[in-house]
Amino acid sequence: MSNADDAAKAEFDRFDTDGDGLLTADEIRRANEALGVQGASEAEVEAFIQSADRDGDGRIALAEFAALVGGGRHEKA
Ligand SMILES: [Ca+2]
Ligand SMILES: [Ca+2]
Repeated sequence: MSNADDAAKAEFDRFDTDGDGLLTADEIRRANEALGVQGASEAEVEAFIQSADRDGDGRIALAEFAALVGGGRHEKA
């Protein structure tokens, strides 16, 4: 319930365009474009996912995203 968690959740919801609670490579690529990061490469998107994806399902859940952007060790069930 920290401010960091709230910020991460708000960011996550913006990225999660289909609202399924998981960020896919496609959603991350579109989010980058929305943020003005033009032409994020496939490799960059994949690197982002790999750095955040702790359970290895190839998608970013909120807890994984929060841990990444929060810069700390948030472990949420
Ligand atoms: Ca999604
Ligand atoms: Ca994951």
